[in-house]
Amino acid sequence: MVEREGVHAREAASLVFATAGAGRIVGITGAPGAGKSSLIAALIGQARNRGERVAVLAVDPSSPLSGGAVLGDRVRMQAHTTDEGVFVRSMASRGMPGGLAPAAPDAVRVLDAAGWPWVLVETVGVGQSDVDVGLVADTIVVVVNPGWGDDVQAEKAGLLEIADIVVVNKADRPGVDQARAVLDAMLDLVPVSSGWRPPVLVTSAVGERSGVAELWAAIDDHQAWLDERGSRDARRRARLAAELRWLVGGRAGRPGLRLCSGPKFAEAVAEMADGHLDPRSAADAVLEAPEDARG
Ligand SMILES: Nc1nc2c(ncn2[C@@H]2O[C@H](COP(=O)(O)OP(=O)(O)OP(=O)(O)O)[C@@H](O)[C@H]2O)c(=O)[nH]1
Ligand SMILES: [Mg+2]
Repeated sequence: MVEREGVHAREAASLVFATAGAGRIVGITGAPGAGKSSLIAALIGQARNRGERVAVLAVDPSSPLSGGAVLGDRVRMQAHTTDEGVFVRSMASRGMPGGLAPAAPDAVRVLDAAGWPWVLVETVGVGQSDVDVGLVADTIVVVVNPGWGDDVQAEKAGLLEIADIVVVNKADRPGVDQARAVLDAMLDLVPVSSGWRPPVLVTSAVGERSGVAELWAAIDDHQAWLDERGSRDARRRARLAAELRWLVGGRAGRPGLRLCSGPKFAEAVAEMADGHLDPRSAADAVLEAPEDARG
């Protein structure tokens, strides 16, 4: 429903905004074909074994080239479609840069508010622009493949910067150790100001699966770390600020982004964080603020 635009969608999104917040949101991102959907299917299997319920939002690229992805995802996750503890939904990203659909943050909140304890969000990482998955996820898993280190480009480094966990999937293929070595070397260069150094894991998501339990363990570790350090709220607040910037920029373009540094903006973010103002109403407030309050 939140995918459709209009007044009802907006009301629903607003209601849901006030009730979401208990779910653990995990973003799974990486290049097309890296094995994100296969890994998610494997993760679902593990979660069900330990009695946990999982919802998946797969945000598909809208380019005709990847048009088959929707069907592919459905088929790969098919094993779980009759299980009431699993919910899988695909959503088109409609050509948005960053691989995130406009309604994706709302859709994630719907699943969260509906009581899904885990929400896995699949997005295609196309390089530096993929920071948008950071708008919705507490934990970001970046999926790469063996051979990753063969040509190091800026956009690859950009993807690493948003990673909380890095996975070398397709471990059954040659070049795993080399990929892991390059990843570790690159991650050592990223300053760990937060205190969390992303682990590099190795998985095989199809056939004789391997490393999937370790991946869940790493996700659990990261979630526990967020709770212990109390940075879950700080992250959530930063995400709300980013979402508001995204909405204001989307509605008012570049000039709109100038509104995103004033006191009105900070006030709107604080009200969002307190749950008093949903993102779209916050965007209205920022856009309608009188000139002198914009800072
Ligand atoms: N050999 C091998 N193949 C894998 C592995 N994981 C996934 N694949 C295969 O890689 C292909 C792509 O897998 P997907 O899970 O669809 O990858 P994806 O990242 O979700 O792809 P998009 O959603 O299209 O971006 C499929 O043919 C999978 O069977 C793995 O661990 N080893
Ligand atoms: Mg996929």
